[in-house]
Amino acid sequence: MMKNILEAPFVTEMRKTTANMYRIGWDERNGGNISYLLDEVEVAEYLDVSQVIRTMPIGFCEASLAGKIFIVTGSGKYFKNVDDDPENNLGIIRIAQDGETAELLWGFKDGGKFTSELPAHLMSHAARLSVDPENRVVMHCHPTHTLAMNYVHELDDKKFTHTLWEMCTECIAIFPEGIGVLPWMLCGTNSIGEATAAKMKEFRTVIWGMHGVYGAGKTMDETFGLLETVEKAAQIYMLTAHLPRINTIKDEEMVELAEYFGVKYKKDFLNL
Ligand code: 2HA
Ligand code: ZN
Repeated sequence: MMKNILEAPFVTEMRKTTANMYRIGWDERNGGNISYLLDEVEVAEYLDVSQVIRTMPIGFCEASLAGKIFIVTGSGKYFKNVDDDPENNLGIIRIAQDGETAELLWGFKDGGKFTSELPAHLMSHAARLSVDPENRVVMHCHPTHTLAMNYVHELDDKKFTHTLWEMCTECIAIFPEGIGVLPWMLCGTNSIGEATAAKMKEFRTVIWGMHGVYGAGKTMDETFGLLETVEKAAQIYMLTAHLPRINTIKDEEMVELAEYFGVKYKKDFLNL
C-alpha cells in the first residue's frame, strides 16, 4: 500500500517553509522558489516512480543529476498558496537519463510547470554536490533588508561579506566561507544559472544584485537558518548605515570567534 503523499515529511517541509517565508515577507507574489533533492527510496513509499505523468524539457543539460528526484515550487505560483494547495503549487520531478528532460511524478496538477529559475537551481545543486555530497536544498527569495542593502553597498564578495560579518557576532560562525555576490543579471536564464553555480562551488550563499539571494544546504532548516542570519545582519546594517558608527566587531575578534567555533573561514576576507 502506497502511503499518502500529502503526509510525506518532504511535502510538509515544503508547505511549512514556503508559508513561513511568505509570512516574514521574503516572497511576495510569485517571488522565490525552492528545490529539494529527495531520497529515491523514500519517494517510492509514496509514489509509483515508474508512472511519469508528463515530461517537460528543462532547457539545458545537467547530466550529473540524471535520475535524481526533486520536489520544486511551480512557475508563477505564490508561496502564499502552497500550504492550502500543495498539489497545484508544487511538483515532484525526476531528471531523465538524457539530463535535459524533467519527468513529472506528482503535482503541477493544473498543467503547471517547475520554477522559471530551474537553471539556477539545478546548476547550483550540481555545483554544491560536487563539493558537499550531502547538499539537498537550494532556496531563492527576496529578503527585504538584504535586497535594500544591495542599493547602498558595493556588490563585491569580500566587501559585502565583511560588512555582514561585522553586523552580528554569529555571522562568521554561520557563514565562514563568506557570500558570493553577482551583479544585476537577467533572471530565469541559463547565464544567471551558470554564474550562480560558479559561485556555489565556493559559497552556500549567493546574492543576485538588486534581486534577492540564493542559499544552499544539507537540510531545509540549515538553509533557511543561513538566509535568516544573512537577512538579520543586513537588517542591522540598514538600521545603522546612516548613523555614526561608534562600535564594531573587529577583525581580531572575528578570528577569535572563528577559532572558538572551529570553523574554516575565508581569511583573505578579513583586513589583517
Ligand atoms: O520565481 O523569484 O527570480 C520568481 C522569482 C524569480
Ligand atoms: Zn526572484
